[in-house]
Parts: sequence; C-alpha cells; structure tokens
Amino acid sequence: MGSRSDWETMRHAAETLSALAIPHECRVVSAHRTPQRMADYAAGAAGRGLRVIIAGAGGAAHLPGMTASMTRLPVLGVPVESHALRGQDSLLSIVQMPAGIPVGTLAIGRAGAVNAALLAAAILALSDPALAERVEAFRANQTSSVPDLPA
Ligand code: RP5
Repeated sequence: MGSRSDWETMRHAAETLSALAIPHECRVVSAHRTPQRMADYAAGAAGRGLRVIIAGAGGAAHLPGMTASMTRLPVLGVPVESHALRGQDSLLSIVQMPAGIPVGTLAIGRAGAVNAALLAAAILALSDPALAERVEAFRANQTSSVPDLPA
C-alpha cells in the first residue's frame, strides 16, 4: 500500500488472505514518496517467490501501475477512498492503464480490498488444489450465511 493511512482499507485484503491461509506480506511502498523502495520491491518480487501483488493506493494512485510496469507478476489494484474525491481519483488513475501493462482493478475501498484477496486466491488456486478447496468452502460458507429474510 502507498501509505499507512491505507491500512484501514487494505487490512481487509490481509484478513481475507489470512482466512484462506494464504501466506502473504504487507508493506508500505509509495510510488511518490519512496520510488526507489517501490522499484526494488516490484523488480525483486518474482525472484523472491511472490506470485501475486495486491497494490492499494489513493489519490493520484500510481503505485499499482508503476509496480506492474516492473514485474511480470499479476498486479491487482485497489483504489483507496480519498477524502477529496471519495476514491474516484484513485479508481480512474488505477483502472485507465494504457495497453501493454495490465492492472486488474477492483472496486473502491473495502469491497475492492476483499475482492482483490479473493481474486488472488482464485489465481493461486489454479495450481494449488488444497487452496481451491478452501476457496470453495469459503464461498459455500458465504452462501449459507446469507439470510432469507430482511429482518
Ligand atoms: C497515496 O496517498 C496513498 O496510497 C494514500 O492513499 C494517499 C494519502 O497518503 P497519506 O498522505 O495519508 O500518507 O500515496
């Protein structure tokens, strides 16, 4: 994520990964304030064995796109809700990547963070049958927990 202030949103991604027993790490890496840290992180990610990157940022959110430009790993972008524009700025700056460098962009805020983790899980589950079973169980549990009546 681009700032500690993003953690309130991005913790939902981390919690979802934990619920699925997916090993992960959480780091603050800013495209604007720590560009060298971002370059080192992105360029070294595949070599360290990472398989998917979830990048959350707000405002002029260059982190997901810049990260994607420096790694072959899939990058999932989460637009963090900004104060000034309620995340519209984050969303548009993450989603409108020029052809050639993709960022899989999720919804603004908590929903995007949760779904980034679930999408990462789905990607990883393609080559991990045990994780595929946990993803199926997660979804079955979610389905059975939806009440029939409004109150
Ligand atoms: C972005 O700037 C971060 O991703 C964050 O959403 C936004 C504001 O950061 P802070 O000023 O709260 O550190 O780089």
